[in-house]
Amino acid sequence: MAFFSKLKDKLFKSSSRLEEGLDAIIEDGGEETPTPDPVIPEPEPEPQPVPEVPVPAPAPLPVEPPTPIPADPTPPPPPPEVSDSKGLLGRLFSRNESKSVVRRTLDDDMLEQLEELLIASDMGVDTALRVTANMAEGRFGRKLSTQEVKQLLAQEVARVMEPVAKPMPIYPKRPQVVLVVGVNGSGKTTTIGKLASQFKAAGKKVVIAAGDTFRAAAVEQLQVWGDRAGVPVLTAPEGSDPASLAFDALTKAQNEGADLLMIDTAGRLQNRADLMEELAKIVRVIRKVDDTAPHNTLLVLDATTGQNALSQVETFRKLADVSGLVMTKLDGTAKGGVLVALADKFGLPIHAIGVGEQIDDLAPFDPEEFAAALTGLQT
Ligand SMILES: Nc1nc2c(ncn2[C@@H]2O[C@H](COP(=O)(O)OP(=O)(O)OP(=O)(O)O)[C@@H](O)[C@H]2O)c(=O)[nH]1
Ligand SMILES: [Mg+2]
Repeated sequence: MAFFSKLKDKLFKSSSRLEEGLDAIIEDGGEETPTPDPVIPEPEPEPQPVPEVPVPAPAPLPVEPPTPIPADPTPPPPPPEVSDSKGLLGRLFSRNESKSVVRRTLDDDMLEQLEELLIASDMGVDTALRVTANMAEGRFGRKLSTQEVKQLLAQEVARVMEPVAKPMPIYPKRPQVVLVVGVNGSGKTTTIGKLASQFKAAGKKVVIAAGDTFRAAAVEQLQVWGDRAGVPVLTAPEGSDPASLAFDALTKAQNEGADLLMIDTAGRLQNRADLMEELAKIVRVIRKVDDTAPHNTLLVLDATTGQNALSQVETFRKLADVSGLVMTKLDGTAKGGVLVALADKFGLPIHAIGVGEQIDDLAPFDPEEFAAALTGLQT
């Protein structure tokens, strides 16, 4: 579908850094398939824990047997471009690659470089270590091409993400109250507009409450989204108490038989105790109308903030019972790796991802597609 290719294109932009990094790691210390000479990989770069003892090249890894077998006894029909010397194993691995391929032996150095790359792409230290350890399991000493490394990485990333890829649950309870929280500018209002439009299209009766009474422009912005989505927006005067608006909105939504009430809130920095208290008050007050509300508390995170997203989750979880995440601005950021860290660390459901500013730029979270896009894996 057009939408998915658009999504993929957008996500691919974000992958370039990781993808280039993987290419560089294989290039660095890798060897072309047709290597005729017994090159001992990296004689000089051994900054390992081993002290620089005069012992020249002890080469503790005797994993260099393909070279002493330069003669290929069986001239197979389709090895024209590559002059060979790789041995059977090498040819097996590269059987579906037409050109000569650079491969690198998976060793400690390479693992360390992979770890560094994953950390640099915001995956976080713990997650990066776990992912690389899983990639290496049972593969130590094997020669891997970039494509194979991307596949392995994508597989591990998808495995971490699989359990958290869940759409926002819809309960029989009506109206279902969806409270949307997050720091300033993370994309709350935009996400509400997009979600409202999707739920409306799915036949739900949706009402939006403009709980950001902090800024006058916030109400107008939400009204624009409400118009686009064809959903009514309940407002209150600038500076009024958002908790009382939320109370009124829920009462009204109940009376009108709405399926969903989405409550926008003002952006709040984690370190502003007063704003955080205001959020807690909104929750207390809506519970006076319905003690099971809010049924979903969505934390909207901006992917471009990278590692900071982790502390936002920690803070908001303490104040509000965050039930799921929406990650916005995954288009055009190189920091998508933070989603992997979030999934690994908190296990909170990721309901959707924002990939642009338009009303249809909100996609369900698909772990495999995300993993492929993040690693640059061409599928
Ligand atoms: N590229 C891109 N931009 C986005 C996305 N989501 C939101 N934005 C933009 O991010 C900016 C902030 O979005 P808002 O929805 O106003 O964010 P907010 O969390 O409501 O902001 P405050 O109410 O000020 O806290 C706007 O310019 C949006 O168009 C997205 O997925 N991709
Ligand atoms: Mg807003």
